[in-house]
Amino acid sequence: VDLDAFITGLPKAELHLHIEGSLEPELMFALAGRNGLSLPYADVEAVRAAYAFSNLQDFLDIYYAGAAVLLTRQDFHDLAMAYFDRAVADGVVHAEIMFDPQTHTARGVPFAFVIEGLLSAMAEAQERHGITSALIMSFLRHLSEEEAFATLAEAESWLDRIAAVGLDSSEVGHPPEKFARVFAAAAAKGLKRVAHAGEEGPPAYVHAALDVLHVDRIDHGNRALEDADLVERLVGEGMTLTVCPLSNLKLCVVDTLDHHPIDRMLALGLHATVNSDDPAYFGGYVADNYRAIARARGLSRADLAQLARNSLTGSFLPADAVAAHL
Ligand code: ES4
Ligand code: ZN
Repeated sequence: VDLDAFITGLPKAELHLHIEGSLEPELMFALAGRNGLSLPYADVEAVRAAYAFSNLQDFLDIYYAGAAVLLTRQDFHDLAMAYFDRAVADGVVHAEIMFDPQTHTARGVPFAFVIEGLLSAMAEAQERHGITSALIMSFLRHLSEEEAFATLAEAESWLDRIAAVGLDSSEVGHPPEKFARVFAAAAAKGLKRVAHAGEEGPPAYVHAALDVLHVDRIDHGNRALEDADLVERLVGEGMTLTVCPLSNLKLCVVDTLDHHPIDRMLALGLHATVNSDDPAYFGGYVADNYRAIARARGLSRADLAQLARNSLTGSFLPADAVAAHL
């Protein structure tokens, strides 16, 4: 069996996926047309040509503009169905998908449209493909903690269908401490917690995500490698890192995949996983990320199987469901 088939055939969970980041240019145009909106691009090729980023903020500006075509329940449903169809083809058996309600409620889209569209796609994907999924509601860290509290309040009647809260958007200048109280409130409501940390931000932000936000997983975590004590702590706690190789390349977190630290992370005993982050913007879905990193770093099949196992054991699935996939 060739490497492509081996990678696709590994049962895997995707743990770091922004559903708005799975909006392909073709669907962006279709939704713009359906909703009577015009895009600042002539065609699909012009959209793809605009996807050249020098850092996280460059990307975020374009990503938030793209999300403006999402207006109705059906739009969110179609967005998520397209992702699930693609993920299933890559051997994803379980997906924990992040959504950014504030990106939509700030434009006047009701919170209910967003979550109801996503939940209906999750149910349909499970029925059609057997893929299970969970929702992670992410707060935008460039907004205030008060606005995050307002979002948590809007989510009140859906809390039984939300697995965790997350923290994304512009990292530097918006440390975890800013969201300490809203994460504590989410924990008190029974939600798990994840946070982007150490993507562009320093190791201190990873420490703070652990100490102040009490996270169950770290999204990215690359810069933790700069701090040996932090690495020791992450290994000791068995903390899962949701690493995103093609994202790291496109956002210049690494200069080339040849210098990506994924194999160093595994060698250190870190519970690293491979994920696609924003696949429509970064040039590949989860199996593309496995393939790219395998080629660039010469990963063995045992390494790839370890990464896939880490994704299942690092998921929020109950232990019996994890065991059934291993
Ligand atoms: C994101 Cl790669 C990344 N980092 C932070 N926030 C994000 N939102 C969507 N993708
Ligand atoms: Zn992300």
